[in-house]
Amino acid sequence: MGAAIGIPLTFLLILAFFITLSPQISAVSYPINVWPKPTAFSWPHPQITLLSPNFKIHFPLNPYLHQAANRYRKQFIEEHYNPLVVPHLNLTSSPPLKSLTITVTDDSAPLTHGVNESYTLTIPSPEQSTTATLTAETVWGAMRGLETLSQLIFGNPSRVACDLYIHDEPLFHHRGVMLDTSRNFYGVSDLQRLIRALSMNKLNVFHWHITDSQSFPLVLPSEPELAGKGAYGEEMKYSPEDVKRVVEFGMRYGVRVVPEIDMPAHTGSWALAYPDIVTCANMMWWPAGVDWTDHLAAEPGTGQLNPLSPNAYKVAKNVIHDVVSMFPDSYYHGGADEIAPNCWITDPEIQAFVAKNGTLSRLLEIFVDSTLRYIISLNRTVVYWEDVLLDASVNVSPSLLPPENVIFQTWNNGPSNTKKLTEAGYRVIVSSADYYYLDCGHGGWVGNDTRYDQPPGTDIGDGGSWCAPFKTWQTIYNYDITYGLNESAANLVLGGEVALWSEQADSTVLDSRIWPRASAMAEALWSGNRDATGRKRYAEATDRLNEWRNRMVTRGIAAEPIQPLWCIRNPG
Ligand code: CP6
Repeated sequence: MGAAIGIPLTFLLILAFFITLSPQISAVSYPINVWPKPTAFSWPHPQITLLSPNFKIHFPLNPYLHQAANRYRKQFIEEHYNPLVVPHLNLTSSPPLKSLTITVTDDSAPLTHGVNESYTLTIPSPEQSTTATLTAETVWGAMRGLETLSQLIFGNPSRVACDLYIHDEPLFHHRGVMLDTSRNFYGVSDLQRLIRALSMNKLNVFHWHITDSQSFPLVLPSEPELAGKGAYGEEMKYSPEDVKRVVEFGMRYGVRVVPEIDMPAHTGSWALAYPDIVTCANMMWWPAGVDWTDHLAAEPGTGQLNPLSPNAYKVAKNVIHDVVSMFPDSYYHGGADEIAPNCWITDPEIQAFVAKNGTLSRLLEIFVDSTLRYIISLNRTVVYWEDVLLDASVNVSPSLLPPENVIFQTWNNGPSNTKKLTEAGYRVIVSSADYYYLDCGHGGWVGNDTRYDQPPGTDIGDGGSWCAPFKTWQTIYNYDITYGLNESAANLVLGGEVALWSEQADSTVLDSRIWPRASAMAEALWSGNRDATGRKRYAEATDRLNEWRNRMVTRGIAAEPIQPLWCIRNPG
């Protein structure tokens, strides 16, 4: 009894001692430099303690958790992160933190959409205990907690925040980055570095836009000619073993890999192997007199699979079959964006079909009905770009797109399309181009573009780049993906993805185009973008993001700066 009262009393005295010595510490508001910010944490008496160089992690038997625990243990001990702003906290004289015990309720839960990622992390005050505890429902939640602990460790010798309690779980289950590997090629090590950075930011989906009109880098056992002819070069291909490495790497980091093979539009590269199944693939620029803005896919030789060609289905189904067998995730992205009507009508057979049967929408329905049924038969949930339902000129009847099998990814018109689709009962992933498109430019316009021959001072828009204005991290951070939705519609928003289209990106700029702007989305979708009073918290987020960007750089992710160093020397 006496001891039970005595310990807290000693504790209070020590606390009073620290507060007196360090007047700049305000016990409740001391910042916790974790990104994304945890949902709930309590650090009433901010303290730091040493981390034992023999730090041990005890964990349940699971191969992925085993690898993660070994990786993090090494990082805890060896990272020695040197913060931009060193915490003004006294080091306790108590013994160092010696171990972490991880407990997982269901250690066989697979990594799927909606898997429980919550965790609770307790780092005791060293007078009480030298063992931290991490409890989670799943190994994936445990990985999130390990990441949080890694961000609470800094300095040489390693110190760790202590007398700290965190309970954390995401607001949205789907938090991803889309990367286009068709316009320019990325090596497997680039993709692995991307996955590693996703995991650091508690993002859990790598949406891999593998193929497009420009190149077909994926080697498929049933259709080897597609990459054989369609890849940019012998070394610019992903073999089935490469895919396996990427998928397995994702598992180790708690990141799902969702493949996209865009069709029926964006298939010009297929024509190198199969010229007979693709329309307009050789159209290097739009014919004179045709307004190029009619063509959503503003690129040379876009190419579209011909829905009237039996061979197009044979090839498409072989592709789908092989991709499904290479990528275990239950989501399969079927593309279906940006049908260019003027591409299809270059084909005489299609012209005859339209003359007899009506519309290009009917043609798209024939294609989608056949391929969608096939993908569903392979036990996959299909993600399509919103266009297939919402495009004003060529679209499919909702009766062919069952909400239990189909999810839409929105990218046009800010929130209104998300509203339309969720109110129609569809699940939605938000990638609004106005907020979440990280790319800049589509390589300019090829051909006779008269916009560049205007008198000085003429407004020629963004000169062929549709990205303007540049999306800053604040723009991304402040975006509310469920804006204007009622509760039941908001519940159908699974989450969001920032997207990097690669017309003007490759491995030389990959990290800096994506980071730290994707980190801004990562926090907004994990714990929100508002403080406890409901106000946007980007001002508080700035210092933390600055620190987090710096830590990412030390971890080998070339994230771009958000501030001059001057701001550290002259805090506001
Ligand atoms: N490629 C594919 C693209 C785009 C889309 N699909 C795109 C369109 C408009 C902008 C940026 C990218 N380059 N296959 C749209 C989903 Cl602004």
